Amino acid sequence: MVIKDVKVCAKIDHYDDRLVVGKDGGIKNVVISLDSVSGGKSIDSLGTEFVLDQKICAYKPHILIVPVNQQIMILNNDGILHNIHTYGKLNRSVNLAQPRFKKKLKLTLEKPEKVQVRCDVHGWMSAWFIVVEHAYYTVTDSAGRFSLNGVPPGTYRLNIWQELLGEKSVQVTVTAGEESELHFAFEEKKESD
Ligand SMILES: [Cu+2]
Repeated sequence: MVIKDVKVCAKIDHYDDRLVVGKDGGIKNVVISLDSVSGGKSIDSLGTEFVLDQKICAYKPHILIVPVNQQIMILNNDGILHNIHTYGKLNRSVNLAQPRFKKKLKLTLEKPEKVQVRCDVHGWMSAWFIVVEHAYYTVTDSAGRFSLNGVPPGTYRLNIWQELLGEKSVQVTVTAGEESELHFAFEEKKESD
């Protein structure tokens, strides 16, 4: 329920975006990565601009894949106070106020790690910086699908991570010029877990 900055934040409904399941059971925002790919595409292929926007009191995107030592631009066009509170283990945690007049804030993270970011003003606001050292990372779409391209032939460990459901990994073999297909599911968690 929106109880803070109602005029801005209540323009849209806010849902718990930690676990978003599509109508066919596909899970959005699952982080997929490949271990130990030698050669292949460079980390530059992840792009040159890494932006976290605070839009109507929600983070866009919920998961931002960003290379180590790359500048993250954090935007605030909401016209109200937000704050950027990161929860890193390897990276120094920061807690930066972003008042309404401060429309841009820069942040750089040095160590590969999944860093949660939250806003202390609006308790429902939560996102993740996935700080990475190589380009073989992606995130599932709203149907729970993903694709990773430019993978040199070989056998790899593929990691699957979801913030509430945890992590698992599978082996995948990539053959030159062919598409490898992969399906996986998370087990249903019991209430006592
Ligand atoms: Cu906020």
